[in-house]
Amino acid sequence: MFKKFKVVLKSISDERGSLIVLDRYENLTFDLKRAYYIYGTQKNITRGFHAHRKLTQLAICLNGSVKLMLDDGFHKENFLLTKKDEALMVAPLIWHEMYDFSKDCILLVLANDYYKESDYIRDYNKFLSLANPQNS
Ligand code: T46
Repeated sequence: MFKKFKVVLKSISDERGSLIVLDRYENLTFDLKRAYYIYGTQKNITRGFHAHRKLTQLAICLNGSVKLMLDDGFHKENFLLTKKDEALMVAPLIWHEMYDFSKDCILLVLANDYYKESDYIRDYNKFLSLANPQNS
């Protein structure tokens, strides 16, 4: 269902190591306005628990591993991010939770807009009513 949200990034490797490029023309489908990263997450912590109204984001696990649960109000799917050349798109109106962070996890998130608390939907029932207006 959410398979299309997974993006494989091209790794340019040679005897020195590897390099991955993210740019607007190749693999970034949006204009980048903000980047942030999450690290040092404590054991058994789950983050997220929200959807965004308009924001589109791309998550890449730069180190360690983390699981992401995506929920469009109809289906839920869990993804394990462990590879530097794998990214997960978190589209608008997708409820998401991040969990099972390894101790060394560094989760990079690229976003197409600045931080706006008004873009967050933090109430799950509110999210369901927006994701599926027929339910409300
Ligand atoms: C998301 C997932 C994947 C800022 O001041 N500016 C920012 O750009 C961000 C992202 C956060 N903050 C502040 C807001 C909170 O006081 O940092 C604090 C932690 O943010 P939050 O509790 O929203 O963190 P997560 O891990 O639950 O969610 C974050 C992003 O906020 C969110 O957009 O999609 O990562």
